[in-house]
Amino acid sequence: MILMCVPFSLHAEDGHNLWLRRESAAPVNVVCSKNSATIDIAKQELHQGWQGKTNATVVLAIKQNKFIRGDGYMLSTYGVQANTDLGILYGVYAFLSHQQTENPIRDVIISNPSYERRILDHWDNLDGTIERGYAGRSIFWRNGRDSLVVTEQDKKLWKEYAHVDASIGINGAVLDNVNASSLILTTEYLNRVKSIADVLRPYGIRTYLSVNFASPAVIGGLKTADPLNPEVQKWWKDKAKEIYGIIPDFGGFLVKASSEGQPGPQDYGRTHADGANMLADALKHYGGIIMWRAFVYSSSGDDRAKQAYSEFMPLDGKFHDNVIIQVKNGPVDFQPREPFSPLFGAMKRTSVMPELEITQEYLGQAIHLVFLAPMWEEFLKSDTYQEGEGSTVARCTDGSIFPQKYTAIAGVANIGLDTNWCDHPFAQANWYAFGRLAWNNQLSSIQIADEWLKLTFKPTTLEDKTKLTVLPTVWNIKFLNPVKQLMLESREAAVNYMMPLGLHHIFSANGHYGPGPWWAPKWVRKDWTPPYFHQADTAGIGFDRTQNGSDAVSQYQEPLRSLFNNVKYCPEIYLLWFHHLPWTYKMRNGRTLWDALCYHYQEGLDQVREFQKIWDNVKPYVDPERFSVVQSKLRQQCVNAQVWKDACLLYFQQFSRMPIPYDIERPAHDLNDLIQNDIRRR
Ligand code: GCV
Repeated sequence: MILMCVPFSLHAEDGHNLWLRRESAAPVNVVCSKNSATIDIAKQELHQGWQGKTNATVVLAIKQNKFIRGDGYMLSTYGVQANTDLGILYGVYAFLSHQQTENPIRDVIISNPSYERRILDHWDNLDGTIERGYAGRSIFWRNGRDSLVVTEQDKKLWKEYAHVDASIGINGAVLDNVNASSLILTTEYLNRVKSIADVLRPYGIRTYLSVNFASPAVIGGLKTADPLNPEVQKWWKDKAKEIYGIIPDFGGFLVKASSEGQPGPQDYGRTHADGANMLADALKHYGGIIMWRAFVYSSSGDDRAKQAYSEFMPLDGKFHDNVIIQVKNGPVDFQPREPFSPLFGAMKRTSVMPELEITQEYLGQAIHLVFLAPMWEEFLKSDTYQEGEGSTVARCTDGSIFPQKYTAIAGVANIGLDTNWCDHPFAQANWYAFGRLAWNNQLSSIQIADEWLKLTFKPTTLEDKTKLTVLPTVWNIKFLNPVKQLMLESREAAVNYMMPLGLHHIFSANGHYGPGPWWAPKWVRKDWTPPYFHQADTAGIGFDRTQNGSDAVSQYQEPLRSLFNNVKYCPEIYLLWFHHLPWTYKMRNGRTLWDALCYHYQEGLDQVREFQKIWDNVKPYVDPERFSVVQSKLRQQCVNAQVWKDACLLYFQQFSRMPIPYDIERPAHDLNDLIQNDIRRR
């Protein structure tokens, strides 16, 4: 008790080592009959991280086993078995993670990857800026005269990056923004790509590139980029030959085409299939794949949420087998909550891969603490009913239901040059969660949060451990449990204070940070403005996507179609996504819709206040650096949550003309001030 009252502080942590903080290792004998760059890394990791019995012997066996798939592995008390060298490396990371999280391997464990390709998409521009990046500049690209010179510092950082990715099973990286510059395909840039690929390769990470569809015209000197033009086809074939000549294991291309102003096959009257297949043919000989994005919508089309489905469904079965259609989790655009995109499970004769956004573009960027695993778990477990009950998005995309030549999942990266890679210490958890779910799409958010917290915050030095083991389970009770709870609630809190009950895309301007339900400048396309999405008027609020409205519900398989269509059965979390309802509409708990909105906004704000308290309380168990960064960000999040609540309630109240319920806190802002001064990230 006396010791507990003595103030102490833990060792400083700059967060650079993420979840791979190493404790002082015990000596271990590693036996492996094979040598390769990847096996060498596996051995080194064991020597540097061993927490088991001193001088134990660990056997790494590369032996075919029919229960192990791809780069999967088998763990037993003193060994790792796999079919491939990479499987051994993944097994070693898992072994060490079991030790660090004090989760002993008592029996044989077999672990196989859910998706064959587990890819990070970096939206990094060649000048070093990052689209929707909040953690500094690119680790791959920079501006200036020496921009293409590869330094030792570059290689060191790329190696660290590869190490981190491999530790959670990520095996691919798209190095440049989907809004792609044609320059990436010039020989100068390809040489830098080669240098990056050489560093990533031993860690099992393949390199991919986003390409600009107009490249044959922009840098190739051709008059067109028409995919049916033989010269264009030859240009891409020659380019593929050049790329594979220097990067033999090059993964393939990611393409954003005929989308948000990017060039594409439609510029020449061709279809997405014409464009994707032409590129697929160029890479086929080398085993490369095309990840063709389905993020398409036009201002002239009706309901934006319907457009990807309308455009891609007629093309089902028309894509070559090395094309995968990359589909964002929801039908609009990475909102705090969306139903799953109806393309999942519907395209039965085409490979489809999910795209998630790890960078928190629409979820408070690197300021708000929002753990995304619960959102991704909700998405992966959503039942599409496409092949009967249990046809979850996970099973529709991982090859369990539909045979796919390739299975894959992508996440838009949240990393940059910041010392701790992600700016917010808790944003690291989202990188970790993506990798873990890509490896095992059945994992629960609870398990992921638990692992990540132990790996990231548990004291590692003897001195710190001594300070904290004053009482044996103190750390678990005082730190792990409350912070885990905070993480698990954080996404719902963000939904509550930003856009509850199915509201979506009510951000101010293009920064996608603060509230702007009013934001609709005359010069901006309607489908880029919040009033398009919330449709609030004196009669009510919400987007009517029922059969009487845009009929987006019909893109879903039964029973979802009827469920979403019928206001009585539509899950309330999606209510205003699918229905335009009067302010006085009675919710299931008897409240009016207006009152329900007010309570949700208040609840979101209250949750963030509670997060602040929880965090303040764990001060003795966190190093001072990370403690104060998180504390200060939570303060900002709380101020922002208050602004979200006041802005949305005061704005919508102009239409509802109903009072804010008595037990809801009064707004602390004036609506006009909020409209004049949109909140911005500091
Ligand atoms: C890379 C949203 C984002 C854009 C992004 C686009 C996409 O619209 O705001 O920054 O562009 O999605 O996914 O292509």
